[in-house]
Amino acid sequence: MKFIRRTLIAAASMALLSASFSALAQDIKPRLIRFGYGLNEQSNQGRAAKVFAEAVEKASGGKMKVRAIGAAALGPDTQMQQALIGGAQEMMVGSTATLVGITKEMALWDTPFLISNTKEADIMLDGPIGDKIRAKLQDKGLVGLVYWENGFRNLTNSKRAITKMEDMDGIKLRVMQNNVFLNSFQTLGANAIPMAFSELFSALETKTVDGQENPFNTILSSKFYEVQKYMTVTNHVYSPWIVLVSKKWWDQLSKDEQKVLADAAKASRDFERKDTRDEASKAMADLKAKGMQINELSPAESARMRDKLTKVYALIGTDVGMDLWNEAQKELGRIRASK
Ligand code: TK8
Repeated sequence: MKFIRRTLIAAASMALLSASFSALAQDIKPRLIRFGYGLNEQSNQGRAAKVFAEAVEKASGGKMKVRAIGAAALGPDTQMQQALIGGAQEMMVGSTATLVGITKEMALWDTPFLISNTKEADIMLDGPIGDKIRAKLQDKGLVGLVYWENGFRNLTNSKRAITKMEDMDGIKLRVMQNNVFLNSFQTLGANAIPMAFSELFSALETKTVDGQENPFNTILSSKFYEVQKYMTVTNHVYSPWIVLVSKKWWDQLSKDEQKVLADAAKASRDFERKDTRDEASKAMADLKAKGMQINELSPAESARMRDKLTKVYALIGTDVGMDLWNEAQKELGRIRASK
């Protein structure tokens, strides 16, 4: 009797032990998050992805692990977006401009000369307008956590210095896969060619295209100065990036896990914007030192270009809806009046 009881107790405690071990094994098996991005590791995007990964790992006590995968190794923006929607990939950061096929309201950010400084950018993106646009992603299978700064875009090419609009005539210019960008540069007289960012360097190198437009930081980190002689400071549009999560996957997370990601995303945003602005303020000198010939547009030419580009405003209003368009204009007016 004694023997049987003892064996029973032993068996029961063994069972208990193994149950708690497998619970433990589940506990310590970290959630793996594949976080894809398009630029290389030594870029503002790469540095901020690392900050995000570290913040997630620390806040989750190692239970969540981010594998940041750059240089479009998981595919260009549009391909990663689909992988997120389908649940085959957990996270990414990419341009809002390549998202317009999924959420048309994103096209607001493509409006030439909409945002004129970083203060306006931060309030527009982190305030009610940015939130409203971000929320639209939910129905499409995506969760938008925060906006990062890509930056004010400038023009480069290998043909000639652009000092006036007419200099753009016939320049084969790569643009993002986005109608507003396509129309904007067609309107300015360029031969605009939509293309994924991941194909851009070699397209410039082989002269499949003559030029492109991106912020200083990217021209530097992607080494476009090796294949582009001329840069024109146009600041024609402020481009955001957006940190995205697969909604399919997000919905399986606990509230605590969701909070870890949301908090880490905010920390990465703050780091990224500061890092990007610091780098951008020095990048022009760096690009000159690398041999680029840089010119600024005269105020008169800049105004002409701006004037011409207002043509595309009507198109954007129709795309994003006049309510959102008007709301955005009102918010900008408010920011400008508040100083
Ligand atoms: C990087 C792109 C890039 C964007 C572009 O994946 O495509 O020109 O400016 O930053 O998102």
